[in-house]
Amino acid sequence: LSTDALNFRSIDFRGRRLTLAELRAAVPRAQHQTMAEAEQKVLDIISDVRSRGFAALAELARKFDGVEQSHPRVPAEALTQALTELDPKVRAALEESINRARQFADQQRPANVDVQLGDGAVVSQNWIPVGRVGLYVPGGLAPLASSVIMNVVPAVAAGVESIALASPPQKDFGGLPHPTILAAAKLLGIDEVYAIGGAQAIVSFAYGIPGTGDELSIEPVDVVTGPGNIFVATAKRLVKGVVGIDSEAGTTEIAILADATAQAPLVAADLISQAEHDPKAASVLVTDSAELADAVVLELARQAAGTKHRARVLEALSGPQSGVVLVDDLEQGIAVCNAYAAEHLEIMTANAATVAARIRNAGAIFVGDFSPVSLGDYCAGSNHVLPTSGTAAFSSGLNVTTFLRAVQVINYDRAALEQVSGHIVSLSGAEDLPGHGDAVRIRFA
Ligand code: HSO
Ligand code: ZN
Repeated sequence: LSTDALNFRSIDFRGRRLTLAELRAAVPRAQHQTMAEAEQKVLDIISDVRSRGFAALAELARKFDGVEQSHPRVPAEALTQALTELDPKVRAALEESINRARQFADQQRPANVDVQLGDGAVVSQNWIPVGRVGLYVPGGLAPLASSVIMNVVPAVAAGVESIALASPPQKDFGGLPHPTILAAAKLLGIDEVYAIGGAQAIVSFAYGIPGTGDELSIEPVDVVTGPGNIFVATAKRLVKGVVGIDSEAGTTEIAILADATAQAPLVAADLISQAEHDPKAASVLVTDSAELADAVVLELARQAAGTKHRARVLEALSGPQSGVVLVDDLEQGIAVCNAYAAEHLEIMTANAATVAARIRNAGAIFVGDFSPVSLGDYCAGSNHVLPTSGTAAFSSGLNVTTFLRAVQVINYDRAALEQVSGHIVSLSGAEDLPGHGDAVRIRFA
């Protein structure tokens, strides 16, 4: 048994009283340097795609995906063929995943409200879907067919009319996205699909790409969603404001809050399951049991040695973004988890549901030994497109409201306006904006 290739670092918070800000600064995180480099690269892609359109996309497809591309639009026949050739077992799994995701999404739409604030004074809040969305499905290190479901199902449940999807071109599949991704799109009735990868997909959706001659254009969207690596997450952050985004769903993270009752093999397996995504993925264990921490490190080494993607798993587990945080007790453990604000947080403690109820910051919370992140990734009914790098402190995972706006409607009649007209005039005077008051007064002159 060798732990040589594994350098799962340990951070000891025991006996230290740390403030929230101190905890935030001390939890394992990707290095700032890495983020700054990604930002510079994405800025270059934004300006290139905006100025040269499809020509830039073709060049980026050659450079990053190793494919020659004349136009990124996936032909309708390719979608049909992918579904025809889909392995029936995978089809059944996708269908079950869709079925559960739909049941959950259909219950998420918030109710509109009409509130009567006086005779003839009504304000309402109506949830209205955006018109067009661009959904991103990763395909670089792994073809995430399940992400098609996670993006499309809530958009459809929200009532979005125009849905486009992008996923990286694959050298092994004639420059099209992975066939399972195409099959999943077809299964969900999506026919506007592009073979565009990474940051360039996000940029193409945000700004649109004009067609020349009889070349099809890509129409700009209102909202871009989907998970991705650091470049996809950075691109979403940089186009936010031009379009809406779900959250910065970047390089995946798992944190596990565990006590001495947790089973080390399960903890290790779950940490590895997310490390498998990316050499920069984060796997963090927070525990008050030094014995469990030791057992997990041994298990990590043992299980990692036998896993298919061991190189990137070991790189992810050994990076500065991963490690074990030792705490005095569950109380401090909860504080650490809230400071870290993990994309996925598993609770493997005694009374897991009670502990889970005390978590404020997490993209999604997985309670107990039988709710691993893999369940949420594929088949729980919940969404796996979740905020990363601490952004769970202020943003939510993908859900139906990601595609809705709350539009308030104001409908007062003459008497109702007259009743508050004096207040409007007073406030307009106080703000030195007398035109506001005049706009009311003129109605009663
Ligand atoms: N864990 C990823 C989603 C995923 N895993 C898709 C497998 N397929 C981010 O939540
Ligand atoms: Zn996953």
